Amino acid sequence: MKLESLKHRASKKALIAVSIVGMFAGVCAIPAGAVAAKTIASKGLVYIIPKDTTNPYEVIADNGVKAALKTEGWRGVVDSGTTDTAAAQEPAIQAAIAAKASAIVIAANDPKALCPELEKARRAKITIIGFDSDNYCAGNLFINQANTQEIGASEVDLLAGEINDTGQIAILSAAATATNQNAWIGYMKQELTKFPNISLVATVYGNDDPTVSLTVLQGLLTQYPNLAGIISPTTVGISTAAQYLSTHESQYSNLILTGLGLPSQMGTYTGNDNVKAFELWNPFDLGSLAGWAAMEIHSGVVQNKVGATFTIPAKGTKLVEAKSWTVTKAIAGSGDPSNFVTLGAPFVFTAANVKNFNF
Ligand code: RAM
Repeated sequence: MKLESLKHRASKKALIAVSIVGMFAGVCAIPAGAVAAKTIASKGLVYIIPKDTTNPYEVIADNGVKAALKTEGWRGVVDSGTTDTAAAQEPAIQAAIAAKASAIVIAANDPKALCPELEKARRAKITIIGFDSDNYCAGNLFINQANTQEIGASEVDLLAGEINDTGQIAILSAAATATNQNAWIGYMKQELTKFPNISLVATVYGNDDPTVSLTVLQGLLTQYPNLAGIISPTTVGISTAAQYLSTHESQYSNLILTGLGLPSQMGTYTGNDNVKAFELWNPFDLGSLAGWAAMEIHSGVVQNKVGATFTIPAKGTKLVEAKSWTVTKAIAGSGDPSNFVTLGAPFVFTAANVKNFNF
């Protein structure tokens, strides 16, 4: 089903609900507690606050939010800094409050540092939707790209299979405070306990900045010349590393790189000595789901309560087949207090399929 048809479907649904209520109203009282189905408000403004405005992954996700909003006549404004820090995101939250936005869709650079500002927004009746990287602030609903544990564990499993379960490995991450990176790394460490012959020797942080990522990668390669593998759970880190290794292939022909990458950035390298497989989901779909959540929650169509269900169409590529999403708790013991909606499962890209995807 096309996104465009949703508005009509929603309006039709509301009409049916209204007519049913009307029919009953004529002959009997409306049952106590019965509420007419709500529809998405006819307009609204959403501040989309990515980790930064330059990361190509975030740009695709932001475009997904905007596309969903446009379908319903809502407006999206992208506002953030150019470095991955909480401080760089605060002015955008303040701008959302000043603009009397309906909702904020935010990828947090820090789980807790943004809570004072987000709390001000929440008190101003702004709906808070986290996506990509969660915030641990009151009232938030996090649109998760995939099961957090599965992302971390599957990256370790992918790499282990490629290095015969043996050798030194390192992690090339993004910002040291990023909620998503740290949650995935936590589950990587847990999964690594199944592989006694693999040792994690270092985790380095490239801040989702290509220049910093390259510098810390080079430091890593100098310090650990016998590295068997690198996991980079960031599209900026993995693409920087893939590019560098491809220009030093003879020196690092035994080093395997995996992690989370955009197929459009990784296609050239996939199938060479270093890159055999990596994972991701469709960031546009993630943004789209976040956009729908922002509109539906703000309009009272769905509530941010465990068990509530969003029925919106899957779109973009065929990576996600789901047609409805249910609000759950975060994984027990994860320390994340937010309610979650999870987009789908991570998808594995290889030389056989990577060219089929254009994001
Ligand atoms: C980078 C960012 C983002 C993460 C992706 C996989 O672009 O760190 O937060 O989800 O990689």
